Amino acid sequence: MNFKKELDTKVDIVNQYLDGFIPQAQGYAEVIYDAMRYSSFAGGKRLRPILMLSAFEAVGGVGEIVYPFACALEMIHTFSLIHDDLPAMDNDDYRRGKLTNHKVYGEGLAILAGDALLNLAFETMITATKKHRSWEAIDAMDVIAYAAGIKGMIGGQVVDLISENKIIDLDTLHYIHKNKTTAIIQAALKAGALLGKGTPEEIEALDKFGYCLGMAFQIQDDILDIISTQEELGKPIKSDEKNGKATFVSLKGLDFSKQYVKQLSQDAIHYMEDFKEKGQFLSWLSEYLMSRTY
Ligand code: GRG
Repeated sequence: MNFKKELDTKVDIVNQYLDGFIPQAQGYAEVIYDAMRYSSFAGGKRLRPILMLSAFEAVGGVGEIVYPFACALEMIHTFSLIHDDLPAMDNDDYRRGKLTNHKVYGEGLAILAGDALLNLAFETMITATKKHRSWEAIDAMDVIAYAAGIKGMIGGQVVDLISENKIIDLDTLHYIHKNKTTAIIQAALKAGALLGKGTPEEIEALDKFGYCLGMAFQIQDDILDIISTQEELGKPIKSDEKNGKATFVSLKGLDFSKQYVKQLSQDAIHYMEDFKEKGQFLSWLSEYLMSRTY
């Protein structure tokens, strides 16, 4: 398998479906559609939808139901980025190499564009669930709603926010990383496995793979914030320091962090062993992400 080609094909498929699910500007409120589409098509890596498609394939899933769910994940992710960039949160001017949503549309519309994407995500999943009359889809929605909520991404963001300019310990940082970033990545894999009607063992293995990959991804993000460049990352570097945020690098050092990312990535690959060749793409993706530079 040519993994890079496979990755590019998956990105194209996600982009095509996403284009169909996020309506074009229309009616009196047309500017909100523009704002939603602006951030949705600003050049994201589409990691979470790709993880979901890959988990679905790893358990032998067939059919179309995975696409609306994969796009819903990207909508939730984009909502979180738009809100995270607001002056009330990280106050960032650039994201994905472009001006942030509030810099183009103003704060009010950026808040509403984020809200609208979150709502559209659930509308998209519910429409697909009704169409396919699928219990697995209800389970997948449950997993996604939980991961995006107070026991997941929002909970992590809350602790991230209230910890700014404070000295925090490793347990608190682990809580932030586990919930703010890892929860949605983990949900992408678990929900993909559920939609593909995986066995309980397969679903558990992909859930664990998601935990390791999500943690590795966030710690790599901490590393890149120190060692990368704005051109490469598409957003300012050293933003964690600027915002008074503790990171894995600030608590444990650069060398230890790099080693830990490697360890987590190897652990993730270990969970894919029983999937044999069906797990190869996810194993490759885990290695690819470990060496990512943006
Ligand atoms: C505002 C409710 C709320 C939550 C915000 C995800 C998040 C929580 C904040 C984003 C800030 C951040 C840097 C989180 C770390 C996770 C991360 C590396 C996000 C960026 O994800 P990528 O690299 O982005 O997949 P692209 O642009 O490629 O989609």
